Amino acid sequence: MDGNRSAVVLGGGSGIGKACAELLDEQGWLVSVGDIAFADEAADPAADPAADRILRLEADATSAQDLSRLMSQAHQRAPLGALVYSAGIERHGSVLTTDESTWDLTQAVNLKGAYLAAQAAIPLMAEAGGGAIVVVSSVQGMATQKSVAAYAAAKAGALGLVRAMALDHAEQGIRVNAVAPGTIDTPLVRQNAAELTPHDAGEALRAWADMHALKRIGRPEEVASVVAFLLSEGASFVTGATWVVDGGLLASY
Ligand code: BMA
Repeated sequence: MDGNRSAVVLGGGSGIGKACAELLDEQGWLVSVGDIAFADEAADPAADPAADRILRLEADATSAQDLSRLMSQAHQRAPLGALVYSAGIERHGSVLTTDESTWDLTQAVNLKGAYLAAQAAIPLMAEAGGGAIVVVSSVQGMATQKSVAAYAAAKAGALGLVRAMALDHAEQGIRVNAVAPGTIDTPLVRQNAAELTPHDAGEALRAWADMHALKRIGRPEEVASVVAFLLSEGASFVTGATWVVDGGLLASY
């Protein structure tokens, strides 16, 4: 990239989003991150070599107001060229055991926020001559496990949203893609593991690792490298696509 464009990462305080923010910074993007909470080292500027370059703002990915503030601050630093939507939560339950507020929150963070973030970002990107958006979905948008009804629905919705935005904004020079990670070693997955097998969180992690052809769970950096590629000129003919980053999980049934 040309070194003079802003990249915004929603949900960049931890997990996949944090790895994306760090890699995009290394690659020369001027990175601005929005999250409701930041992992420890990010909260301590002294422990963070990128503290003076990466702008970290408290922002709720479901708030149109927070998102437009974040986008315009980023755009003032340098014209907005990239958006990564990596805000996400996962709650467990079937439709019978998912209450309405849990359903709504899950849709809001995983899906509605992507729409709101894109709505705030696209006019600025268009003004800057184009850009690229990546939404972090999940393999659960394509195939799923039991008891994640709200999450699976939201992650599948995100894939539809990506296709729709790719068509609607191609003319403005904006490419829009999704990644569909398998199990990645993030706070979200560790929390799931602790909930599902409280006596031994490692048990759930080992079982998930086993479902992947590569027999391990992925690292956030292994998703970030694909996200960064999709944002780069190397992916100039890729739009409306879903890139699976799952260590071979979906290859098997
Ligand atoms: C992710 C999360 C993880 C899960 C993985 C693979 O989106 O749901 O908890 O391990 O998909 O199913």
